[in-house]
Amino acid sequence: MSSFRSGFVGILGQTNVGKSTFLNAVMGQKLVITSPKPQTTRNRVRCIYTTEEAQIVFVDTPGLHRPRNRLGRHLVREAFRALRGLDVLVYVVEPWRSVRSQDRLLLDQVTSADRPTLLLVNKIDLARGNDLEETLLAYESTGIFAELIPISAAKGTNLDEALRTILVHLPEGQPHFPADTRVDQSDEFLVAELIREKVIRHTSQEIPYSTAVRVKWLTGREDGLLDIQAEIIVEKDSQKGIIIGARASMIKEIGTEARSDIESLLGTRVFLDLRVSIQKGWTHDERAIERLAGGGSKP
Ligand SMILES: Nc1nc2c(ncn2[C@@H]2O[C@H](COP(=O)(O)OP(=O)(O)OP(=O)(O)O)[C@@H](O)[C@H]2O)c(=O)[nH]1
Ligand SMILES: [Mg+2]
Repeated sequence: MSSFRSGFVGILGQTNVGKSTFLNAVMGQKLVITSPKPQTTRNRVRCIYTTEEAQIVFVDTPGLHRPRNRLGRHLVREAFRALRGLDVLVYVVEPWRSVRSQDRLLLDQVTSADRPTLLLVNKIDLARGNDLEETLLAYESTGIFAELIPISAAKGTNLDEALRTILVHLPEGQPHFPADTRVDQSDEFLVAELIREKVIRHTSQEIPYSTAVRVKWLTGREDGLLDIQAEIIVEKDSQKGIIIGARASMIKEIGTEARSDIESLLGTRVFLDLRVSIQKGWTHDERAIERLAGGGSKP
């Protein structure tokens, strides 16, 4: 009988390459938020995948990028903090045919001789001609990676192969979490994230990067509904106006979509009350960032 394997697997890479989409796909459930806009993930979030033979503790991380403000620096710092205690590093790229200079720099900073680094080439559904082959060759020639696996997180292509490969590189050991734990975050955090995702998806320009969401309460009602009040926090009056929308149309749409995701995640019917408030310049204030964009897994 083979022994149980268990370990921490960090998912790192540039912003928007599909790290969180990959996690939701392997978990078979939407646990972390995703969007077409960069810098969606702000925290380290652990998603726990348990089978009879193994437990993989995946750590989702904010995308690595050149920060332009305090909030950006906070995100990159969060991602680097995730490196501590990892057993396996999974670096995610798109099929860009070459190793981009930014990835080259980042790989020098995140790889370490004492743990295997695997490469996921994601979005292969977008690859044309020889894009994939050239990408694989370019990364292979760096000599950094123990394995290179092409996938499409969005289409679900080759995910079993990715999981199998990760498992092979996990150390033997006991599980770190109970078998039925799937994510190490509070319901409040997960709910706030789902609401933030809808804001990101419905707004443009600076609003996605100026928005935080805080759940004020989340309580069961006698009629069985879960009663949630949450606050969407922005930096300016004009942003508040956009989020509310003409005759409150935007906030209604955000609320309807968020409620539907929250109901599937928590498996219960939800009454969702959304408010919008302003905290001027919070993305430039270290303490406000910690309060409004902190909340990920602690080491
Ligand atoms: N075509 C295609 N799109 C994908 C694939 N995987 C992810 N995407 C899209 O890529 C965009 C970014 O996905 P995310 O999962 O949010 O990316 P991320 O790396 O977590 O981004 P950050 O959290 O901002 O660092 C979304 O629009 C996804 O739908 C894929 O395999 N194929
Ligand atoms: Mg993400």
